[in-house]
Amino acid sequence: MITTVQQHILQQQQEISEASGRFSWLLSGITLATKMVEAKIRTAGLSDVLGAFGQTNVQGEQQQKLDVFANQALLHCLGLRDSVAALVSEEDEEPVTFNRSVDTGKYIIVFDPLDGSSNIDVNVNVGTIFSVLRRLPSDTTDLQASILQPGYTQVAAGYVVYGPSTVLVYTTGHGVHGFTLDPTIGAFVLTNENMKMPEHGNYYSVNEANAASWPDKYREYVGKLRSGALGRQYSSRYIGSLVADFHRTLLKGGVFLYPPTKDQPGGKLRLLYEANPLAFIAEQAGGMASNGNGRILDIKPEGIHQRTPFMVGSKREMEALLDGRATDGRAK
Ligand code: AHM
Ligand code: MG
Repeated sequence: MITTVQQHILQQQQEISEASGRFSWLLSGITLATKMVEAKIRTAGLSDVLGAFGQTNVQGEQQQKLDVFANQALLHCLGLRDSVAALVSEEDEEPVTFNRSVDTGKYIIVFDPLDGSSNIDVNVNVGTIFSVLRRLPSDTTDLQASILQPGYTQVAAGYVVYGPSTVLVYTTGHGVHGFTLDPTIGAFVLTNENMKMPEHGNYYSVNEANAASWPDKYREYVGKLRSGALGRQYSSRYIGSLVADFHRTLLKGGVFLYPPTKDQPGGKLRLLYEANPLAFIAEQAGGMASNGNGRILDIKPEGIHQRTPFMVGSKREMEALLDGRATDGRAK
C-alpha cells in the first residue's frame, strides 16, 4: 500500500508529543502550493510563448514570472492556515504577519519559493525550500525574535525539487523522508524512508569560476579533492540550483561548497531559507553543514535575508574540510 506525505506526517505526529493536527494541516499548505508550482512549471515554456504577445495568456490573465507565481502560491496556501503567525519569503523584503493570537498562530514559515532562478529559463531543475519555526510565546508583536531563532530550533524543514520527477524531502527531527509526486493521483508518495547521506561520496560541487577569490583554505581543499590527495578520486557536478545540488549530495554523498568570495565575503546563500533547512536535513541524514567556522545551525541570525558561506555534505568530506582529515578515514 502507498503512504502519502499527509499520512506520513500524521503518523509522525503521533510520535511527537507536542505536535497537533494543526501541524499536519500547516504542512499540507506547503504540499498544495508546491503542487501548484509544479503544475505551472510543467507548462512554463508553453505559457511563455503565449505570454510573449502582450503579457497576457489565452484566459486573459496577466503572465507571471514563475518565482512570483511560486511566492504567491505559498503565501496564499499558507496564509489560510490559522496556525501561521508569519510568513518570511526570499521574495518579500519584510515578513508577512497575521494578527493571530499566541495560542492560535504558533508557527512561522520561512521559504525560498523558487530556488535556482537562473535555471528557470533553460529548463533545468529548480526547487522550493522551507523551514518551520515555533513562535516564541513571549513574542506578541513584530515576531522578530521568533523569526531570528538559530537553525537548531527548527520544528521542520524540507524542500521540493521540480526535476524529471517532483520530489519532496522533509524532516521534523525524526529522520529524513523522501516522497515522489505521483501525477496520476496528485499525491506525494513515500519512496525513500529514513534517508541517510553516504558517509563519503565521489562528487564535489562548487562554482569553480569563483576559485581565484576564495580564501586560501577552500582553494587548497578543492585542489586536494581534484588531485586525489584526500584518498579518493572525485568528479565535479554543479547545477547552480542549490536545492538540486543538495539533493544529489544527500543521495550520493560528497560535498557542496559556496565559500565566501571577494565580492561577497559574507557568502551568497541565505541563512534562514537556504542554509538552515538544508543543514537540518543534512544533519538528520548523518551529514554536516558549516559556514567554515562553525555549525550552520548554531548561528544566531541578525536579519531575515542574512547571507552565509555554506558548506554541506558527507561526514568524511566535511571533516576533511574542517580539520584536514583524509576522506578515506586516515588520520591527518
Ligand atoms: P536564487 O535563490 O536567487 O536562485 O539564488 C541562489 C542560487 C542557488 O540556488 C545556487 O546554489 C546559487 O545561487 C548559484 O550561484 P552562482 O550562480 O553564483 O554559482
Ligand atoms: Mg535560492
